[in-house]
Amino acid sequence: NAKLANSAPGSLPRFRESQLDDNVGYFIKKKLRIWCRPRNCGWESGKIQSTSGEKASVLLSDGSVVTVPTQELVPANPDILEGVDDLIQLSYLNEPSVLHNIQCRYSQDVIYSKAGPVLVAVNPFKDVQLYGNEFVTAYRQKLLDSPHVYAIADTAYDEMMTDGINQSIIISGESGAGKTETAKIAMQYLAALGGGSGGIESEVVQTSCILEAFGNAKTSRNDNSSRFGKLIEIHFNGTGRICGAKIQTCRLRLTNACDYNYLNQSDCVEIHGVDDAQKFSSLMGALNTVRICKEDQEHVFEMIAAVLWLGNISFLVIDNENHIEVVADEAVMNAAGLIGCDTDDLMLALSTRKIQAGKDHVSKSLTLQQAIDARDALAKFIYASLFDWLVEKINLSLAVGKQQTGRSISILDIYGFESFKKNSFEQFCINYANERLQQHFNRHLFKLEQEEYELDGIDWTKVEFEDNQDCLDLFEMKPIGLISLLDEESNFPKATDITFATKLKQHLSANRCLKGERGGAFSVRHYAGEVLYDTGEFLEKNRDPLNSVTIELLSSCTRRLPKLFASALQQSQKPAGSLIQSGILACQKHSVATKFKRYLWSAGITFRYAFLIPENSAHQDPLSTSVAILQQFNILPEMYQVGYTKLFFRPGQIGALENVRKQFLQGTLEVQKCFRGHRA
Ligand code: AOV
Ligand code: MG
Repeated sequence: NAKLANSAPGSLPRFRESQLDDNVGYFIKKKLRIWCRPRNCGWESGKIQSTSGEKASVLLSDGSVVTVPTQELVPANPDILEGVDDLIQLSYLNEPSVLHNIQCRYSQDVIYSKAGPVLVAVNPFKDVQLYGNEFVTAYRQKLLDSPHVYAIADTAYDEMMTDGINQSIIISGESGAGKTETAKIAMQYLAALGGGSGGIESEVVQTSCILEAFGNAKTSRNDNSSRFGKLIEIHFNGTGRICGAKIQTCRLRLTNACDYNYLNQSDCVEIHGVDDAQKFSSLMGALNTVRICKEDQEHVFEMIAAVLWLGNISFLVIDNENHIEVVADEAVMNAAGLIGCDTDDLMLALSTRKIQAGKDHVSKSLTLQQAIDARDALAKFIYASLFDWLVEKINLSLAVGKQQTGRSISILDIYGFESFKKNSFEQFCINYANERLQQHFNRHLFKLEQEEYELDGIDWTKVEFEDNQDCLDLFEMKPIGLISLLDEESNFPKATDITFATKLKQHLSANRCLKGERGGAFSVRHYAGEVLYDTGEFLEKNRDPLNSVTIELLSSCTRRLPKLFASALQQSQKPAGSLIQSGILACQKHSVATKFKRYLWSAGITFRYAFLIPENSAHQDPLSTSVAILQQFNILPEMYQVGYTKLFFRPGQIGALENVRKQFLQGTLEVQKCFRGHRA
C-alpha cells in the first residue's frame, strides 16, 4: 500500500537507466546482480549466467532461470549501498534500484529518504515513532540528520533567517500519499521553532482541523481526502518568531451535493477508528482558537443544516413536459427557516427561472432535471461560500498583530492525483492541477537546473525526464484544447456529453496524450498514468447553474451568512468564462506564487566562506579565491566542479561547509567573550 508522497510511482523521473550494454560479460564474470522484468510485471533481481545473441539467461533469487532480452537488463547496486539515505548515493540510478532502496528502508519503518534536494516520504499507514518534541529538538540542534520533514522545515527556516529569502515547501503525490499529513508535520515543526508568547503558532496548527472538517471528504482512496488545495504562508519576525499567517485556498467549488443530504447514499457514514464526537470537540476548540465567536459558530452549523435539508427537497412532476413543483414538506420548510426566507419564495426559486422576453422578464417553470440542478447548485454554493468565509475568518485571526517582515515559509498542499473506476469532471480538474504542479517540479528540478549547467559549461550526465508539456497543451491550448472545447460546448444550448466527447475525438486525437474511447469517454495519458474519463455531467458541472432567481432569494434572506454570500458573489469580478476557468486560474496563481528553489546551487555560494582563507588569497581573482576556499576546507576535487561563473557542489558539501562555518563563528564568539572578560 505504500505510496510516495513526493513522487507518485508513475511519476518517477526517467533516470538514465545505465543500461548494461557492453558490460554483460563483466557482470557475468564478477557475478554481479542485475534487475529484470521476466514476466513483464514486477522487477526481480538475479545474476546473468550466460548470453546467446540478444538473449540472456538469468538465475533469479528464487532459484528459477529465465530468458530475457539483454537490452532489458538493468544493473543492480552492490549490497554495501543497500538502504542508503540519499538515492543520489546509488551507483546505478534506475527505477528498480530506486524502488528497492525505498522499500528496503520502509520495511524497517524508515519512511523518509532523500533524492538530492527532494524528500521522498512513503505513507506508513500507522503511527511511526518519528515525531514529537524530542525529535524536534534533535533536528533543531542538528543531532539527527537522517531524512525527515523536520529536516526540510529546518533548512527552510535557517535559509529564511540567514539569507532573508522566503521559502516554499511543495508537497506532491497521488491521493492518499500523505501530503496533508506531511504539511501538518512541517507546520508543527515550524510552530515549535517559531513559538512565542502570543500563541499564534497553535492557531496556525489548529487551522488544519477546521479546514479539514469542512473541506475534506471520504473517497475510496483516502478516508480524509482534501477536496481543496491550500497554500499556507507562515510569517516570522526578525527574531524568528511566528507573527502571522495567511491561507489561500483553491477549491473546485464542486463538492458533490450528493455527499450531503445523501450522506447515506455512499453507504459509508462511519470510518473505522475515527471518533466523531472527539473530532467534533477538537473542531469546536479550534474554532474558539481562531476567534470565531459563539454566534458565528452557530451560523456555521445552521448553514450545514440548511445544505443537508436542501438535499432532501423533492419535486413532483405535474405535466407531460416534465415540469415540476416543489413538495411542501419539512425539508423545504427547514431549509427556508435556516437560511431565513419564506418557504414559498424558496419553492419558487427552485421551480422557476427568469427568461428575457423582449424587454421584459418572464418566469418559466423548470423541468425535473433543471430543478434538481438548481437545488444542488444552491446547496453547493452555500457550502463553498461557507468554506471561503471560514478561510477569511481564519486569515483575519492569523493576521492579528502581523508585521510585514518579508520573512515567510509557505507550504503547498493540493488534492493529489486521482484515478478511480469512474472518473468525472472533479478528477479532470484535480489531475490537471497535479499536471501543472508536476511541470513546476520538472522545470525546477531538471530543466532549469540542467540549462544552468549547460550555460556554466559543467560536464555532467544529462538526466532524462519525461516532460509533460504535451499533456498540459492538451488541456490548455487555445482555441482547441480540452478546456476551451469544454467551455465552448458548455455554452452551446444543444450540446450533450456525447457531442462533447465526439468533438474531443475529432479535434484532439493528434495529441499523443489523448485517446478517444467508446461512447462518451476519453482517456488522458497523465504523468502519473492513464485515466479514463466519463464525460457524463461534464457540461453541467462546468456551467454555473446558479440562476438569478436563487441569487435574488439569497440576497433577500434575513440570515446574515446567506446575504453575505450573495453579495460576495455579486461583487466578485470573476474572470470571463466558466467555473472551471476561475478554478484553474486560482490554481495557476498558487503554483506560480510558489517558487521552488534548489538551495544547494544558489548563486552567491562563493564568498560566504571567504573570511576563513589567508588574507593574501582574498585579493585574487574570484576563481582562485574559490579554489583556495575549497582547499582550506579540504573539499576533494571530485566533490565539486568549477563552472564559468559558479561552483557546483555534490550534495552534502554545502552542509559540511556550513558546519565548519558555524564552528568557526562559534569559536570566534568564544574568543571575543574571553577577550572581553580579560579586559574587564
Ligand atoms: P493526501 O493528502 O496525500 O491525499 P493524507 O495526508 O490525507 O493524504 O494521508 C492519508 C492517510 O494516510 C492519513 O489520514 C493517515 O491515516 C495516513 N498517513 C499519512 N501520512 C502519515 C504519517 N506520516 N504517519 C502516519 N499516518 C500517515 V488527497 O488529500 O486524497 O490527495 O486529496
Ligand atoms: Mg490531502
